[in-house]
Amino acid sequence: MSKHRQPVTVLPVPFHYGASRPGAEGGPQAVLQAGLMEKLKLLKRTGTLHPPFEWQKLSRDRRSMERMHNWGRVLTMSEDVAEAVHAIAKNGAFPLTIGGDHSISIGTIAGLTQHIQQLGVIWIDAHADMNTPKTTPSGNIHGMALAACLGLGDGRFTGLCGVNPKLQSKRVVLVGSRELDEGEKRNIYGSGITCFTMHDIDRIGMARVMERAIAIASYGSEGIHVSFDIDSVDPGEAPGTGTPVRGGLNYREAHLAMEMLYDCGRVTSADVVEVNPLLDPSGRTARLAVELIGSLLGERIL
Ligand code: B3U
Ligand code: MN
Ligand code: MN
Repeated sequence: MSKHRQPVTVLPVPFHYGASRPGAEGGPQAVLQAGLMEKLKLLKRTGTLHPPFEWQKLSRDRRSMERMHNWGRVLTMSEDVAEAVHAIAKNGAFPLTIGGDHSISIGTIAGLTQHIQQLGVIWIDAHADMNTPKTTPSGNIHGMALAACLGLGDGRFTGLCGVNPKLQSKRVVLVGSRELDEGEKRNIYGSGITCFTMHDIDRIGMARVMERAIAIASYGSEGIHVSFDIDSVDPGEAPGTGTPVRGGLNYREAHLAMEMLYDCGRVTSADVVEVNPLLDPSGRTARLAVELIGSLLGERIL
């Protein structure tokens, strides 16, 4: 089936233990309330809403350590998400995972790479999420998610689902980076992934950055996974997120990125993460998330 017509299965992951503060567990509910399923229907991509994970079960394993806070809960969540995403992809649907903090992508990518061996990834984020337990300044696992998928960090996460590394650096691209830790920068250089910072977007424009990002993620890949952290967007547009960083993507840059991703016809899955409704009672951030998902799935101005 053409990737443009794949039915979408929405997987809500109400989870915040990869982040330093609560709120992101309300992200899926907020995005659904902002009209996600109606948007899919409008685009004739109606699929199914996967039953939400049982909150109690995701919270039970309280093991934690200073450099990997709540690792027990993150591991339980990742295993469950991996299993669900694998099943969705195997069924021929497009898994759309709604977070939750960005640690949920460890699970998504573990599930996807059981189905697709050569997966390209475009990670759109103010941060790189390239820390390891050695370099993390916070101990928060959402800041280590992409590193884990590249085989860097703790074996409990890098070895999840038995494939390590899950991604090859030549097919992995960061877009929108503007807050990187010193140790994290070394991990980025050492890994060989491509990083388009806000500086690059300012200089050459979002269209050229996305053309290059898509070319890199497509290189010998069977599909592209888009991992979209809402904090990539400027806090003026998306205030409801746990770690806002000024100087982000403007409204049209964010939409253009999503539109170009649709147009390339190679995107097979996506995560939308870090929507924190506690920090934005107006619901504006969740509505923006729904709009951007619309652009990613083919909504057009004309
Ligand atoms: N790089 C910092 C901050 C951070 C990463 N991701 C988010 N914040 N959302 C860290 O804690 O690793
Ligand atoms: Mn992130
Ligand atoms: Mn971020």
